[in-house]
Amino acid sequence: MTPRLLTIPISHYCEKARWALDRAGIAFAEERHLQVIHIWKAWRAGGGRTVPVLVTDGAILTDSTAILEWVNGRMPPGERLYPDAVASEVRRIEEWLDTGLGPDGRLWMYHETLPTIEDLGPWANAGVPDWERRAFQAAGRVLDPVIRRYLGVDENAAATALRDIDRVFDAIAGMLADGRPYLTGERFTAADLTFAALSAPVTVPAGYGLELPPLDALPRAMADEVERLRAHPAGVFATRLYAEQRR
Ligand SMILES: N[C@@H](CCC(=O)N[C@@H](CS)C(=O)NCC(=O)O)C(=O)O
Repeated sequence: MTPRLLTIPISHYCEKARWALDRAGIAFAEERHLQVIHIWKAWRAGGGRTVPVLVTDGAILTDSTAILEWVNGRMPPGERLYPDAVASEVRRIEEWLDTGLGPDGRLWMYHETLPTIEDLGPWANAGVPDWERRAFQAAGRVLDPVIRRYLGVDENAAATALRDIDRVFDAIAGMLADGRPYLTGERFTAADLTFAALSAPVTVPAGYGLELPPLDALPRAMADEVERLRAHPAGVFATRLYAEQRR
């Protein structure tokens, strides 16, 4: 059976899983759904309330890290995402980014985009069923308060998230300061993949698993921050990872 990957297509955690599967050359069928509808779909597939969920012959994987570990076990030793020599360091960095940069980037991105979310429909809705696309257009205004309340999005939280993102970017730049090409040394690992994917809300990279809006389609204040963070050494690193490693 071809594994099924349930996603919110634009979600950065879903991109993390999709990138790993693509990298390993594992065929999968992506089933794309919109926010809120994903809860029902994830639950029906045997998952929790978040996506990505990967449904395979032998297991239902309900978290992006579990999906990367599953993919890792199917890769030749020389290409693994958690190379033995640095595996514990890679897992530590991944967990740190999953629990910090991931939620912070998403919160900040929603704060910036919710006021004009309908304008982003062509990108946010790519590949979801038609009825979901129509519901999104109809519900645009309603989504704003629902998502704000659900994720605790407000001005203060967004400012704090952006400050924390800056700290993560500085820490990533610090790890690379000795000239190493990747976070744990000479090899691309799950730590690098996780950083590049989870920084997407603030770098809006070319090469993402689906087309993202150009900067001039984003609210001006958001585009300015994206340009600032793209120019940060960690943003330059994320852009390079997409250019060189997202095949
Ligand atoms: N730790 C989870 C986080 C996944 C996650 O937060 N997914 C988001 C999409 S970006 C989601 O499904 N959010 C909806 C919800 O929390 O109900 C993972 O790594 O897979």
